[in-house]
Amino acid sequence: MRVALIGPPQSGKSTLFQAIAAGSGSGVDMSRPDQPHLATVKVPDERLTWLSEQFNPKKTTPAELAFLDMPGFDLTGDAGRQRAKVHWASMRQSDMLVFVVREFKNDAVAMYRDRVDPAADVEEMLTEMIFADLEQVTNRLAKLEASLKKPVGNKDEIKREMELMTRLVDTLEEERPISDALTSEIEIKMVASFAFLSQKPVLIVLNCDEDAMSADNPTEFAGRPCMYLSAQIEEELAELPAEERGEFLADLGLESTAGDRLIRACYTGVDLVSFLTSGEDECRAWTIRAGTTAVDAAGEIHSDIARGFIRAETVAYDDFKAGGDMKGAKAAGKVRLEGKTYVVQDGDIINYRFNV
Ligand SMILES: Nc1nc2c(ncn2[C@@H]2O[C@H](COP(=O)(O)OP(=O)(O)O)[C@@H](O)[C@H]2O)c(=O)[nH]1
Ligand SMILES: [Mg+2]
Repeated sequence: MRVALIGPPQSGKSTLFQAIAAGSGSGVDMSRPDQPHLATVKVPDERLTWLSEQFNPKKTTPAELAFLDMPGFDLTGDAGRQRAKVHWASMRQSDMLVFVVREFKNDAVAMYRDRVDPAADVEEMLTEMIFADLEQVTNRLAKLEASLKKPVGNKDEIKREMELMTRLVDTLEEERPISDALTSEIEIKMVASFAFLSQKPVLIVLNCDEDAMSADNPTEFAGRPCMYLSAQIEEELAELPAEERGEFLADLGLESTAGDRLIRACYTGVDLVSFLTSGEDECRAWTIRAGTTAVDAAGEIHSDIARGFIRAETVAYDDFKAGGDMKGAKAAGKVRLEGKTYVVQDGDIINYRFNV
């Protein structure tokens, strides 16, 4: 799963990216600001931390998420817009977009369009993505029209797709995202291969000054989920040794860094959940899409476990913690024996019984 950080130049994308990459212990070569940078980060999970404290395993393995730091989009002229186009493919291959927009005031940092206006920056990016999708849809429609005139091909199928594409054009021309136009699972499947930009989940990061951050910051901006943070503070935090970071945060009355909360928010934003396995050798968080069944989740660990699946001995994290351990949870009647089709829930601790 991959998340792309996008936004105008100088909005703080690379600062934030480096902070979350460093916090996760992966160094990245940042010498080419005109190129995307990729880093894999560990998804913070207090449940895994707790489990690991109980089992004291040889190894603790958190879930991971890839972040892509995109070059800034300067949409003030044709040259910049052409350059931005080059990067659309990377964005299409991402599962989620994080718009990093500037709210911090600092005269030393050049201002995009000579203003600090996050609402306008968000609007501009959304509009550009809608244009990008419109171009794709228009091209597709032209191809479909041409193939309708040819003697070969299933005409009904072509007409059905043309109907949908025409509706998408109408929606996009009203400057509304593709996601507004899709009315069924079938339609969502029909357009999946286009990987439209305006269909992707978006999280807005308002990169603000320290004194603009508060517990009352809204969680929505321009109708989208948002987070207020300071990329600069995140960077300073990431440079501290882990022990001091905890102290610094405690002084601020916080439990985790904004970067950690951002990673977590993206993880759930792309509809991922974790289940956990525990033992003396390893405690581990496994990534699955929400809605995955117990047998498919088993396949994430090893194909043998899926093949020889007998039962998934399952307990919810909170019940496990309340019981103190598996024995306690069992005594409290909280441990279930689930079958293949059970839909795994976020935070399930699973012990697979299998036979190969
Ligand atoms: N005051 C302040 N400056 C920041 C903040 N985030 C980034 N900057 C500065 O803004 C400039 C551009 O940051 P950078 O992360 O490279 O932006 P990018 O072009 O979006 O990747 C750098 O000089 C940063 O030090 C912030 O939260 N507060
Ligand atoms: Mg950058």
